[in-house]
Amino acid sequence: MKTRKFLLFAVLLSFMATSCVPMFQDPIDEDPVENPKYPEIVFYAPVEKNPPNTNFLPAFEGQTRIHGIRTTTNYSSTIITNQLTQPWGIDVLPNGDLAITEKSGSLRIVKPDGTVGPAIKGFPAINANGQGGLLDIAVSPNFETDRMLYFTLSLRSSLGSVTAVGKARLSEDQSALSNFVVIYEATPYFNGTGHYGSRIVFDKEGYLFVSTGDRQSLQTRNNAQTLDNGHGKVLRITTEGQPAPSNPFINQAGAHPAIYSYGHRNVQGLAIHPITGELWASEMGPQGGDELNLIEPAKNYGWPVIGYGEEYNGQPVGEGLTQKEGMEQPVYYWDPVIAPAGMTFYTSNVIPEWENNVFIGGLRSRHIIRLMIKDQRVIGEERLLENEGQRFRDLAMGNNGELYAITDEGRLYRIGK
Ligand SMILES: [Ca+2]
Repeated sequence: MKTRKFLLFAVLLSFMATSCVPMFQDPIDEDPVENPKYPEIVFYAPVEKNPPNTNFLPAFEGQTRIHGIRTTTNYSSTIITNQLTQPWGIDVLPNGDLAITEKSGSLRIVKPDGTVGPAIKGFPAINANGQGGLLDIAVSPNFETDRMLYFTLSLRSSLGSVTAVGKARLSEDQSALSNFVVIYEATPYFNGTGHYGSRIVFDKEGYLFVSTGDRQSLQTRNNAQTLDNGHGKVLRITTEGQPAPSNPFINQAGAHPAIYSYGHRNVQGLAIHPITGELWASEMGPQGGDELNLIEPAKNYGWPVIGYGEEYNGQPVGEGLTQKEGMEQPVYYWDPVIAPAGMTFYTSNVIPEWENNVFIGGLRSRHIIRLMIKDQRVIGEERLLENEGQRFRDLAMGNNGELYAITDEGRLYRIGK
C-alpha cells in the first residue's frame, strides 16, 4: 500500500515536471560580445554553430548569423494540452479562448486551462494530402459583433488543388460553424500537394493578407515571378474576397488584382508589427536560404531568381544568384535552414525584453526563434524551447502577455510569466 502511494506520488511528480517546465537558461558558457551600437543589450556569439550549406556572402552585415541574445526575465513554458492532432493555425478569441485548426479539417476551441472542445466541422471536402488541408485561421477584428472566422485551406477539383480562403460564423456557444463560404482561390489549380503557403492575417485597415507558395514544382516555380497567377505571392483581399482597393497591380492589365508582393517560394509565417503596422513574413527556402522578409507593396522578393539556398541535390537554383537589381533582399536569412513556420510579434510588456520582438516556429530546427528587430534589421537571435524536440508550427499572442505555440506533435504550449 505504501509502495502504491509512493508510486502515485512519483507519477504525479513526473506529470507536473513534464507539464510545467521552468525555463532555466543553459549555463552561459561564453563571454558576452561587445556591440557598441546597443550598449544596453548583452550579446553573445551567434546561436547557429553548424556550417552553412552554401558559400554565399550576405548582402549586408547582420543579414545572417547575428549575435545571440538571452532572455533574462524568468518565464515558464507549460504544455496546456497534448491532445491536438496536427494543429496548423492558432488565433486567440476576444474571451481568451484559443481557436486552433487541425490539418485534417477540424476547428478546436481550447480553453486557456487546456480543455479541448469537440472537433468542429462545417468545411467543404478538405484535401489533406501532403502539405494541404485545413490550414490557417484569423479571428475577425469585429468578432464580438460578427463572430466571423477566416480560414485558409487547400481545395481539390479535377484540375488539381489550390490555396483558398473561406469564412464562417462561430456559434455563440462555440460549438458549431455555420455558412462556410469560399471567398478567394489563388488560381491556377495545380496537380500537386506541396507549397500552399497559406498564412492569413488581418492588417490594421481590416484587409486580409494571405500568403501562397510556388506549389513545389519546376512547372510552377516561375509563376512566382509573373503577375498573371496566384502562386508564390502575398495577396491582400477584403473580407468578401475582393482585391483591396489600394492594391499595387489593381489597374494593371493581365495582373491578378489581389497581388500585394511576389517572388515568394513558400511563405508560412505572416505577422503585423504592433507599432509600425508593417507586414513581416517568414519564407521557406530550399536547402539553405530560409528568409525573414519585410513585405512592401509591388515588390519582388526574388524567388526563384535570387536566394541564399541551393537545390536539395546541391545544384544552384537557376544561376545561383543572391542579388539582382529590382529584387528585394531578405532582412535576415538562415543557412542551414530552420524551416520557419507561423510567427507573431510579442505585443506586451509583461516580459519587457520581448516587447516588439518577433517569434517564429521552427519545424526542422525544432525550436522557437526569437528575433530582436531595430530599424528594420535583426540585431539578436535566441532559441527557445530547444529541449522540447517539437516541430513548432504556429504561434499566437495571448491577451495577458503570454505566447501560445502549437506543434505538429499535437502540443499546445503557454509561454510566459
Ligand atoms: Ca527572397
